Amino acid sequence: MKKFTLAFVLFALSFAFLLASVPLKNVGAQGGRPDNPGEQSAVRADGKVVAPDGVVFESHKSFIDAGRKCSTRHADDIEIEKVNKDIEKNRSANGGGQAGGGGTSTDGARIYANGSVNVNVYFHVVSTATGTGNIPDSRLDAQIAAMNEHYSGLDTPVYRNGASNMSFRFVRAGVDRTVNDTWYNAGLGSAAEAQMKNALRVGSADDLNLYTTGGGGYLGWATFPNEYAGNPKMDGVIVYWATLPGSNYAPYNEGDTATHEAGHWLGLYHTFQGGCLGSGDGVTDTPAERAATYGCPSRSLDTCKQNAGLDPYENFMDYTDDPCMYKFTAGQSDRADSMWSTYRAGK
Ligand SMILES: [Ca+2]
Ligand SMILES: [Ca+2]
Ligand SMILES: [Ca+2]
Ligand SMILES: [Zn+2]
Repeated sequence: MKKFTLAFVLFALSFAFLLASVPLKNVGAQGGRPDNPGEQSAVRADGKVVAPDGVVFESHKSFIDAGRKCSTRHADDIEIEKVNKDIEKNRSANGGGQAGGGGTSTDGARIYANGSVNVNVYFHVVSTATGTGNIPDSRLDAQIAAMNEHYSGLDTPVYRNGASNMSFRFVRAGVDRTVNDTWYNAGLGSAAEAQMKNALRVGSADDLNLYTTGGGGYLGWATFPNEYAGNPKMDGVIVYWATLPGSNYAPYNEGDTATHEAGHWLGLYHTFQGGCLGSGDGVTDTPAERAATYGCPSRSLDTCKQNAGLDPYENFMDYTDDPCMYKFTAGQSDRADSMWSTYRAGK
């Protein structure tokens, strides 16, 4: 009898616990923190945007304004000046060469032929104990295919004019898989990020380590080439797993996030770097723009009237939706080549 009472109490307790936990989950979902945002569209029917960590933003604009698209560190003027000097020094050491892409010294010059630099990509797939983020190899291959299309200037057929055929192509060189909730949730600069990268990073300065995780609440982030020498283990790109092709996380599920972050990894800044002032992104043929553009503008914008040119929101280094960003410019191609030659090639 006693045994039965104990069993009954335990049963009742666990039932009560279940009852208590079920409504919590429902409230969470209704309150806008779905367990797995990557399984659904990022932009919901009501216009709200759900970040990778489940935080709900009232609008597309507020998601972008909160910086959730990319948490890559912002390079300041001192760092940019130092980088430009390194590029210049590297160029003289290699026998000079004309500045390309529109003429300023900061663009550097095109060094390599179209598609002639093959970059080994080492994927590190980090998932949770419940399986979130454990994406199949087919999506990794789809990501490589998307990047190669983007870097060839062939993203969106109707817009192919003017998109640069870059020097870089990407090759899947390795895949490892780790189940670790702490690493899955690692944010920029966190102890978890350092632990994960120290444990998983492979290769040298010219190898791309691409981690797919929860993105720390962001779509992704990257390190710059000039950081490699001082901190080689931290070098690489992290993206939210649902930004790879094959998820439902529209409009950020066509692989443009990894293309954008690899752009940083190759040494490109945001097209809105510095706003309307100064040298901006250090690339002449990307007109200055005041701030990041979001969504998919239906008309041309000119937020820096005093600077020639319209806002380059179709550029991979802006913050627009995947279907609306489709190009790198010749100047970006030049700069990426210079950065590669200065900081990564054979290093
Ligand atoms: Ca520019
Ligand atoms: Ca302008
Ligand atoms: Ca695109
Ligand atoms: Zn970025």
